[in-house]
Amino acid sequence: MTGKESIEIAQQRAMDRTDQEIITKTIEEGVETAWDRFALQQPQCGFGQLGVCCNNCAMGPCRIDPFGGKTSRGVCGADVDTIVARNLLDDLCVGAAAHSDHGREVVEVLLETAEGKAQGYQITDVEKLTVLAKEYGIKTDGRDPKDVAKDLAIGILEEFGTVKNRLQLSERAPEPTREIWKKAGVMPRSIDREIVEAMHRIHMGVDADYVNILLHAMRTSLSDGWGGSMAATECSDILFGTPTPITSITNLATLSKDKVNIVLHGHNPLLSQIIVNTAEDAELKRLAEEKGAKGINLVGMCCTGNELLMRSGIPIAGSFLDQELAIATGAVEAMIVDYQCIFPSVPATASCYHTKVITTSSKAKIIGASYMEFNPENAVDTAKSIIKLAIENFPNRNPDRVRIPERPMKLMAGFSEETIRKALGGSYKALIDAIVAGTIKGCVGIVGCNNPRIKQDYGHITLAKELIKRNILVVETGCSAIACGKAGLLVPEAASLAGEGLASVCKLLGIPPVLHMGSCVDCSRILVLAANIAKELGVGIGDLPIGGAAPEWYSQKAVSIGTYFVSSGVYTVLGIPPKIFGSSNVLNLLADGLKGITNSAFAVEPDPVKAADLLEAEINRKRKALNI
Ligand code: XCC
Ligand code: SF4
Repeated sequence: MTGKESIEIAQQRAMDRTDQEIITKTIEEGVETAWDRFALQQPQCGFGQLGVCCNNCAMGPCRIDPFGGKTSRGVCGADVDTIVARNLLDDLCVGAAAHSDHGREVVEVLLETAEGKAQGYQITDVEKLTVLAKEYGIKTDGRDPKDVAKDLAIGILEEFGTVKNRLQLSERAPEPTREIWKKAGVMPRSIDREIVEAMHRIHMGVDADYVNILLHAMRTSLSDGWGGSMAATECSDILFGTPTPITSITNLATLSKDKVNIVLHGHNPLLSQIIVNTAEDAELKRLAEEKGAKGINLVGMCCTGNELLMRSGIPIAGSFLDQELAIATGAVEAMIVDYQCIFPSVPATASCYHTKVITTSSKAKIIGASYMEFNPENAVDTAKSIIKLAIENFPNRNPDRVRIPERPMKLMAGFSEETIRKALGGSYKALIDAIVAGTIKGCVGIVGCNNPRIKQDYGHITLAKELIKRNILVVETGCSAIACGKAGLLVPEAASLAGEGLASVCKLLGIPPVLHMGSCVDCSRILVLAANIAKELGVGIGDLPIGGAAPEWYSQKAVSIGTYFVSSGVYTVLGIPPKIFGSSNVLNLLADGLKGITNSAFAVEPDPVKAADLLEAEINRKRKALNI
C-alpha cells in the first residue's frame, strides 16, 4: 500500500487529525486495529443484526426467518417478538450491571474510608455528603463526617439489596415522572433486584410477553440511571470532589516525547485517582529522571480519563477507538486498565511496542497483561508499584518507532449539575427564562461511544454543531464529550459556532456551548439536571424541551442509558440501529407506543443532520405544549 493510500484510509476512519496520523502509522507498520478486525468480520450476520437469533438454551441456537418463512418459532416455541425483546433485555441488563457494579465498588470504598481502612482516600466533599445524608434521613448536625459517611454508605448499599424495595435516589425525580413510573408499573425497587429479575425472565420458559419484557427493561434501566450509576457519581464526588470548571488538553498530542507516558483507561476512578495523587511523589520523580525521562506524564482514556479530567484536569488522550492508537504512537510506557471498554487485544497491540498493559481488577484480567491487583487497603502502595513499573520501562522505548502528533486541543470540562446551578445563580430560573424567551430553545444530552461502523467522532461532532447552531444547548458525557473536545467544541470560543441566542448566553457566562458533564455513569448528572429544572417548573421530565442522542453507541451500557433516558421522559435518537428490527411489534412499541406512556420514545437516525431535525422538532413540540 502506498503512503497516499494509507492516509486516505485513515481519513475515512476518523475525523481527528492526530487520530488520522496514528491510524496511518498502524497501517504502515501492519499493526492491527478494531477497524481492521471490523473489515474482516464483514459481512456480519443478518440474523444477529435483526435480533432474531436466540442462543439462550441447549435446544438452540434458533433463528427466526425474518421474511416469514417456516421457522417462525424457536424449538421452545418462542416467537420473534419474544426473542427480540428478550435479547434486548439481555443487553440492557448487562449494561446496567456494569454501571451498578462499578457503583457498588465506589460505595464500598466510601465505607472503608469512613472506617479508616482505605489507604489514600478521604471525605473530600462534605457539602455533598451532607446533602445525600439528608436525603437518606441520616443525622448530620455536629457529627464527624466519617460517621455520617459510614451511615450513608450503608444506606446506599441497602439500595442494592432486596429488603427495602424502594430506591431512595429515584425520589429525586419529579413527582409527575414518578407518577408515570407508578402507573406503568416500572418503579425501580432495587439495583440488583431488577438485574437479577431480568436474568430470570430471560431464562427459557419465563417471560414470553414482549410488552411485559420491555416494561421490565425500563424498570431495570431506571435502577441503573437513578440507582447504580447515580451512586457511582455521588460517592465518587464525595471521595474525590464534585467537579468544577477546569481547563486541560486532549488528543494524542497529549502524549509526551520526553516524559514517562502512563495511559489510565477504563471506567472507575478508585485506583486511577490515587495514581494521579501518587505521581507527585518526589521519589518517583527522581526515579523517572534517573531513567532519562523529564518527568511523568499521566493521560486519561475513555471514562476513567473523563473522571480524572473532570476533577483533576488530567489531559485526555482520546476515546474508545483511541486505545490502540495511543499504544501505536510507540511512546506509551504503561497502559493501566480497570474495566469496561478495554479491547481484549490490547496486550497484543502492546507487544508490537515496549508498552506494558497492567490489569488491576480481579473481575477483568487479560492474558498477556501484567496483573497488579488493586485493593483500597493498599491503594497507594499499588499505585506506586504501578508507576515504578512504567518508569522502569522508559529506557525500553525505541525512539525510531515513536511518533507523537503535534498540537493538543484545549478544552474545558467539569460541568457537574451543582456547578451549572451555581453558575446560574443558585437556581435554574435564568436558564428557564432564557428557554421561555427562546434565546435557548432547549437542551440535548449527547452521550455514548465510538463504533467502527461510523467514522470516528463524525456523529458526535456533526450533531453537536447542528444543535448549537439552532440555539440548543448541548451537554455531553463519555466518548461523546471526548469527541467534541478533540474537535474544539468544548472551549468558550466555540460559542462563535452557536446561534445568536445561545452564543450570547455562553459569552455572558464564559462557558462553551457544549458542556462536558463527565463519564458515562455521570449521565446521572444529566438526570438530576433535568429533574431539578422540571421541579422548578412544576412539571415532569417528559414535559421539558429536551432530548438525548447516542450517535455512535456500541456498548450494552448505552442500551441501558438510552432506555433510562426514554423511561424518564427524554426523547432519544440513536445513530446506530439497535438489534430489534426483526420484530415490528418491539420496534413500534419503542419508537411509538411509549409516547403514550412516558411522552417520549426512541428514534433511529444514522444521519446526524437529520437527527438534529428530529430533536429540534421534538423540542418545538414540547415548547408548544408548555405554551412557550
Ligand atoms: Fe465505553 Fe465510557 Fe461507550 Fe466510551 S462512551 S465507549 S461505554 S468509554 Ni460510555
Ligand atoms: Fe431456541 Fe427457545 Fe432455547 Fe432460545 S430459548 S435457544 S428460542 S429453544
